[in-house]
Amino acid sequence: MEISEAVARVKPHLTKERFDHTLRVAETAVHLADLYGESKEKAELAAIFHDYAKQFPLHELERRITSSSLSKDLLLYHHELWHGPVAAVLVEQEFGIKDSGIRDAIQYHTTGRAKMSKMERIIYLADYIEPGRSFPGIDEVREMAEKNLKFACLMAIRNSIHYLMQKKATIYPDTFHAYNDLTRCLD
Ligand code: DGI
Ligand code: FE
Ligand code: FE
Ligand code: FE
Repeated sequence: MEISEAVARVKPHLTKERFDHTLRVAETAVHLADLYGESKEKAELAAIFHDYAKQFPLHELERRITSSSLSKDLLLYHHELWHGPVAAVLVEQEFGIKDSGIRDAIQYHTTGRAKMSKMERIIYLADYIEPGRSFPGIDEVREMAEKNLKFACLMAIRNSIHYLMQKKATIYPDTFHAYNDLTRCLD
């Protein structure tokens, strides 16, 4: 699918703020793909679609999870975790995107997981460091993103776990799997 078509498909489903975030994630993802030798076209497409389902009604996200092969475990966790997996299913069903590299990057963009592909790391990180974001410690992650993709991704995951624990929120197991896997990788 052409980028212009992807943008046109996504735009009606997002508020201006969310759409602008999406475009910044795409720009950041293309930069990282260029830097780390991944397909810029695929990274851009994955980024454009990553938050496609972010503003769908919760009952619709729930229905999509129930009626697909997605893990029903998701329903036991915060509804913020639902939009990536649902978008990964919908881009195939609605737009015919079969590339599993693109779909996995969309699916796991919120939680990460063990053994993340380069494309998954790029989208996870681009979503975290796009220029509109301001999290504590983000500038260190932005600097590291220019030098070491895995380590920058680990820093972002660590910060997210820290933030979720401070909020006393539940944490989806894939987030811990991503943390453990990347930590071991760097040993
Ligand atoms: O969709 P975005 O806002 O661009 O970013 P995202 O998809 O990475 O994250 C969406 C939200 O999900 C964010 O507020 C943090 C939250 N989140 C991420 N991992 C977990 C989580 N919330 C809970 N409760 N548990 C998690 O493991
Ligand atoms: Fe998201
Ligand atoms: Fe994220
Ligand atoms: Fe996002």
